[in-house]
Amino acid sequence: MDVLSVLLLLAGFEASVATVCPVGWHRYGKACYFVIKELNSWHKATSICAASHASLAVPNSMEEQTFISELLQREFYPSDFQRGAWIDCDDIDQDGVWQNCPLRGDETNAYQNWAKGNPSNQYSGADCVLMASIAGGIWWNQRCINPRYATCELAIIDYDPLFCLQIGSDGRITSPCLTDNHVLMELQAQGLVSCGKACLSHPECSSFNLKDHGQGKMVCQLNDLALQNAAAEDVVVIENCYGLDL
Ligand SMILES: [Ca+2]
Ligand SMILES: [Ca+2]
Repeated sequence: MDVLSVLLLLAGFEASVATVCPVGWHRYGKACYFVIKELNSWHKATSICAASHASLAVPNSMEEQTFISELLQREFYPSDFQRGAWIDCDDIDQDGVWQNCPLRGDETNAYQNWAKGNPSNQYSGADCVLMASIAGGIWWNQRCINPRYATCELAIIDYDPLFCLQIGSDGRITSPCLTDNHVLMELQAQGLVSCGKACLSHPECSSFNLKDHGQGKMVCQLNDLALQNAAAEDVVVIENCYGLDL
């Protein structure tokens, strides 16, 4: 048995590797989607998705638009669903420069689904984009503070399916790490497997933290305690830190 399969077994990874979407998330193409079933401002919805290492969903094709619309309606059809859902599209940084959703006339191959007269700069603060629940999910720009539903989108290539992703009771991905008090050793890491190997080869290592600082910079911390045995004060949720028990 090679180290990889040992890791999989020890991590209690029950799903097959092909089933890469976490429980409660829905696969479409190369991404997983999660419906936030409560009303939030655009910023709050964005931060909820970011906490699961995801982004607000943005439809990049008519097919994806249809998928997201149907998912919202199938998963969740509240009586006030006409409020629609935020998408990852805004001109917060610079009025008229829309992020992730090209303007009509730009990039002719890029998908867009603006409602007639949108985007509009008529109302100040209407810097965030909503996908309607009707009319083919057309897009409107609205004030970012409006309470709306939302869907998160997680590109499958953005995370390693070997991670034993921890799912909170609300279905969102959490990634608790042990605090620095339990670190036996800190190493530079290439990724999950090399960090896991380092932990396996250390006699006192029970779990490890993989801190991803982006651009290939990863830190691997070997811990003297298993996450499953950790008290609440030993565990922290830090952005881009993944904890995994051996
Ligand atoms: Ca998308
Ligand atoms: Ca604007």
